[in-house]
Amino acid sequence: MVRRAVCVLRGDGDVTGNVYMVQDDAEGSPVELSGEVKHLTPGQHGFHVHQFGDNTNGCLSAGPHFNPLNHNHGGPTDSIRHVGDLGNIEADSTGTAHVKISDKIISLAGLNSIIGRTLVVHASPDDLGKGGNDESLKTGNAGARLACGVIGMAA
Ligand SMILES: [Cu+2]
Ligand SMILES: [Zn+2]
Repeated sequence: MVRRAVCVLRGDGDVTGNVYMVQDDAEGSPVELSGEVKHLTPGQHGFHVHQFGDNTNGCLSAGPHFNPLNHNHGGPTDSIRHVGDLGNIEADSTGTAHVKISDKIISLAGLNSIIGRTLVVHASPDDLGKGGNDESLKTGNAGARLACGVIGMAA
C-alpha cells in the first residue's frame, strides 16, 4: 500500500506550486516529494513543514517549523534537525523549482506525520543551521514566507 498527499502553495505574491508526496507504508520508507514551484527568484529557497495547518493569517499562522522533539534547526541530512527541515529548493533562471526530495524523517502517518500541517517556501536560502547566529538554529534565516499550503491526503 502507498500513502499519498498533496499541497497547493499560494501566497500574497505570484509564487504558486503543487507538491505531491508518496510513501510506501512499509516501516522506514521515505516520503518522496515531487512537483513544481513557479515565479520564484532564481536560486535557493528554504523549504519546510511548519507546525500548524492554519493559514487564517496567511502563511504566518502556520507557526514555527514542525519540531516535535524540540531540536535545533538543521539540514535535511543532519541527525539533529526539526522534523520539518527539508532544506532548500532551487529555482532555475526562469524562476521554476523542480521539487525532487526523498526524506526519511517526515512521514504521512504516525508521530512525524505532516498531514494537516503547512508546507512553506521562503524568500531566502536556508543556511541549514550553520549561519552562526541564534536565528540560524531556529529558522535557518530563510526569511519571509512567500507561499504555503496545507498538506492533505490524496487519492
Ligand atoms: Cu519555513
Ligand atoms: Zn527548522
